[in-house]
Amino acid sequence: TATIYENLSLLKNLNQKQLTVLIDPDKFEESIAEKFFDDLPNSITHIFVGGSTVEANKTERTVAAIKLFSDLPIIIFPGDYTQITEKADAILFLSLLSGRNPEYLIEQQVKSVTWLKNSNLEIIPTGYILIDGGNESAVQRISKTQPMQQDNVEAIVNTALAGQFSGKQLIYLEAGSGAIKHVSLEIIREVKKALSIPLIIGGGIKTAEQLENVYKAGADMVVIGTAFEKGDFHY
Ligand code: 1GP
Repeated sequence: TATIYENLSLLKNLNQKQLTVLIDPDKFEESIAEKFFDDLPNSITHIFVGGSTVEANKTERTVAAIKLFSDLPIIIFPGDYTQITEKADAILFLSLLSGRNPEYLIEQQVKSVTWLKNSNLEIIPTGYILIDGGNESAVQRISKTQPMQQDNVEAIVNTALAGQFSGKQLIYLEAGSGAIKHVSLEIIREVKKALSIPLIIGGGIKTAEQLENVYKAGADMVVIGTAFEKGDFHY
């Protein structure tokens, strides 16, 4: 059977858009899980699980709880290496390419190997690029790195391409969870034009109209956390 990544690339080539719900284990209530999944749109294709700071073992419990209500692929989107759990299907093996902090460029990755080397998790090398969303994001605070400015389109395109050239299989443009403004349509268009690997967009997307526009600009996958969590995604 095809891997999650193989499916993703295939669907990208068919221009079939993917929609991911991001679940932060620290905010996830097992008692309301059933209603949470009932309320999600049918168009959801993937589940990401992760947060900037998650208490030990909470990720594993959350993945187990999600599996009771959903058969969708579950992908770890880790804030750090302690969030790795074998119960998920895959992991985004992230490098924070927008930042210049070795801890999030290579050190966390080295620390994670003890857990990953004997694991069955599908590992997906991902270039993660933080872009200013109009407020200070958790990624910025925890990683102690600066986001890229939205008017610096060329630098963002070059960073995404540097990721592709160094072998990343995905590029994820992140405005930060709860961003005031999502990644601009211009940035998405320009990065999409340059890349041949799938493009993920997340942070601050709250309405069906924004979602549609972000897809049209070239996102292959969109990640929505806060709006689904609060139950106030606007259709
Ligand atoms: C954050 O891109 C995701 O990593 C989702 O952001 O919570 O703003 O939807 P939101």
